[in-house]
Amino acid sequence: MYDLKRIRALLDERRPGYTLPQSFYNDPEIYRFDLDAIYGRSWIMIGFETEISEPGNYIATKIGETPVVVVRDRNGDVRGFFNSCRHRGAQICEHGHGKSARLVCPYHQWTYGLDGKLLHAGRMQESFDPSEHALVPIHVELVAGTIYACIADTPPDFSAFRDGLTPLLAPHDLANAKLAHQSTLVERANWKLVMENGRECYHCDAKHPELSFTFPTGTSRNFDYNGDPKLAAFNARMQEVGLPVGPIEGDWFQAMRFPLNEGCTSMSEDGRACVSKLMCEAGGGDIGSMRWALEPHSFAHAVGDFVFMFSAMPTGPQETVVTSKWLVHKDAEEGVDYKVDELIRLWTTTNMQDRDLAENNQRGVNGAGYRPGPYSEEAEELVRRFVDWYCNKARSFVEANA
Ligand code: 3BY
Ligand code: FES
Ligand code: FE
Repeated sequence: MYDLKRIRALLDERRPGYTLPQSFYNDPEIYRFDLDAIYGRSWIMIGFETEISEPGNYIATKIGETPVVVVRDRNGDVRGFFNSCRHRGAQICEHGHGKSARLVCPYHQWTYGLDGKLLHAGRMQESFDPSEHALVPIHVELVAGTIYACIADTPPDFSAFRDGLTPLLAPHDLANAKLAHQSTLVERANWKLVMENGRECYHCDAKHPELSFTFPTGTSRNFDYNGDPKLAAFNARMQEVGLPVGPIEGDWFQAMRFPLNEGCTSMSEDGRACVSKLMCEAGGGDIGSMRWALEPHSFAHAVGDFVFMFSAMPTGPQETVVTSKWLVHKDAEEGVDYKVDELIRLWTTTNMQDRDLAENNQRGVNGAGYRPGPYSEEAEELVRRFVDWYCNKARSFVEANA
């Protein structure tokens, strides 16, 4: 497992405002710790309600190394379970999207209802009680068409996030959206290097020429534009078209609507919408981007014509899987209203550039020459916020389990 005394000593060694001691980025023991202390106790964005619009639709995925399944039940409610059979523990639903009236374990065919109840278990003895062997539920929350899950017994408070995000995201009408594309990218880097990279745009001008065309790379915390009057003008225009801008912020989340670069209405290579049927008609789709981000693992952007989600899942001490999803209006016809390759090009290019950066960062950090270095207060404010959050969360687990 892991030695909590050692982890406490490493946390004590950490210098605020600086990158973490080396072990946090490459040590198998810290990786195991992170799965329990961080991923096991946080709200994780799973995806979108439209991915499971009908009873029996499910998303089978992992939170860290724990298989979970999120399913639409017969009443139309969304439920979540550990995706592990109550017989001998086999994974029930195959990873990915699926649809089934019942959840049938592929091993000995134990069969569960969409509510998790065990309905059938063949050849079991008289004394066996099916009611004691239902699937184990996990916590699930829905916000304006998005799905979150937490595998902890007692999850972090969700209400401030729900209350804050609902009015910001509602205008994007995710009830009338569809999943246009999903991709996964394996990165040979610790998940914290992937996330630190994803929380700053210090590298964007040099490393993401395509993204930098539309994305305001010079901003700091809350995309505040360092007092640039552009933000006030944008906020006034959003008020006119009836869109709230936030920002909202809590311990583990942030969200706000912010303006894209001059003349850009979407996050695409030319800055123009790539889907002709808009998800949000307000302002003719010229509404900047509504960004929301959850520690430890995700950020998402809703522009007028699509929604993009980025989620990083640790799969090893030095390996992370990044899942990306793109949503468009459900009536947008592929090949007519949009082309998938155009829709996904900018973020796919950006993700691959970021993978190279994270892998390169990992190589340098692994060497004997690595020393924790200082973050820019101006350009890496959200990285500092992420690392501080991580250290606080890690420490609270150490104290609670010491
Ligand atoms: O967190 C974000 O929204 C962005 C996406 C690209 C870089 N990162 C700061
Ligand atoms: Fe699922 Fe045996 S492990 S039926
Ligand atoms: Fe990047």
